[in-house]
Amino acid sequence: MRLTKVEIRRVVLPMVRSFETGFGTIDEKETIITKLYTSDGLVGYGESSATIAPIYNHETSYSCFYVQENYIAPQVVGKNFETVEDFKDAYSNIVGHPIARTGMECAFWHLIAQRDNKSLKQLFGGVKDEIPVGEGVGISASTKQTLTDVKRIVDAGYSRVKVKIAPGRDLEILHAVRARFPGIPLTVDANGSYRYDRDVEILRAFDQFNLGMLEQPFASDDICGHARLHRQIKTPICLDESIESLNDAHTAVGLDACQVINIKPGRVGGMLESIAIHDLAAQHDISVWCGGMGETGIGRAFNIAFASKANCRYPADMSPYSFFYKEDLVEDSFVVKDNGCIDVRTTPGLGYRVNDKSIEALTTKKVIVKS
Ligand code: OSB
Ligand code: MG
Repeated sequence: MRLTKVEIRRVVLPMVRSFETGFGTIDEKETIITKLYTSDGLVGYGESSATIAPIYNHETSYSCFYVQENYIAPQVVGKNFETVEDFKDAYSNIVGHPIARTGMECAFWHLIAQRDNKSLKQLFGGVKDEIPVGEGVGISASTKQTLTDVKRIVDAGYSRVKVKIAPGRDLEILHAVRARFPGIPLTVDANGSYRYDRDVEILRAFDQFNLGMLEQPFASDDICGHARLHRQIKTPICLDESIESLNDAHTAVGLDACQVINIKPGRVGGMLESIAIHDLAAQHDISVWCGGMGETGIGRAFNIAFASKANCRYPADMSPYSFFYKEDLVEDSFVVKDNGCIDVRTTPGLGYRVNDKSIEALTTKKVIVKS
């Protein structure tokens, strides 16, 4: 397939609620939508869903746009690629910037899906017809508010509830949630806000709450700290921010740092890397699940297909667009069924109808890179 043009758009999504995490508050959203055009008339869509400020990882929506426009698009436009591996090789000189690379790579997967008349599920080797999903509760000003948020998620039938925690916003909340909802599948996510040297005792106290997992207690570069903690608590440790690549997953396996890995395709630089980490984890009896970064229906299409793989064994983070945003960028957004699951689409291509009108209306900046 010969790429004739790359179109990059910054799309601003009005939010319906803000979301507080251990790394900061998300109350504004810009996502980057990338379109690849071929000489045969195909158009592939991808999404880079970074935060506006560099608070989750080093990337921002601005950096994704910048890196795609100046360093990725010029290296792929005007060239022929038949496989995703070849496509990715063309910009393998770019260091870091996984979220920027993901939007590009996903747009190319979308082209392949159209060319080969296959669904994303088929391309990624998915095996499930539906995937269970959970929803997250942000850190809130009061424990009472947290209980209200948890109740809403339980009532809506989600497969598990994940509560965001941070130092000083933990034991009281967990006691209250467990007292009110003794049996619900419950996990917690610290987004790296604790420190091994300071907080081990508090984290050990989490064992009393029967948590499905404790996600990323320590900083992303502290895989060793997670390995030490793993030996001292019963609650399974899940790594999220620490795993930015297949090599990081090798490190975590080698140090026995976790029992679970949250794979966010954006965080690890795309679907090929996600699949490689999924497979490595399976060989070492580590379960994975698909996280989210507040993608619209475009980015979620790739995540849902990935989440249908066999070793994705826990509910995905896949809140419907309406949890965060006023509108979606696809016309036929997924729904969470009464059983807490989303159907995995098998339609060839993306599986969803892109809403070009919404994209156009919400675009605040656009560039076209041509050969
Ligand atoms: O902490 O998982 C996170 C969004 C952007 C960056 C980091 C995170 C998030 C979310 C979104 O929590 C959850 C979702 O996509 O449903
Ligand atoms: Mg997380």
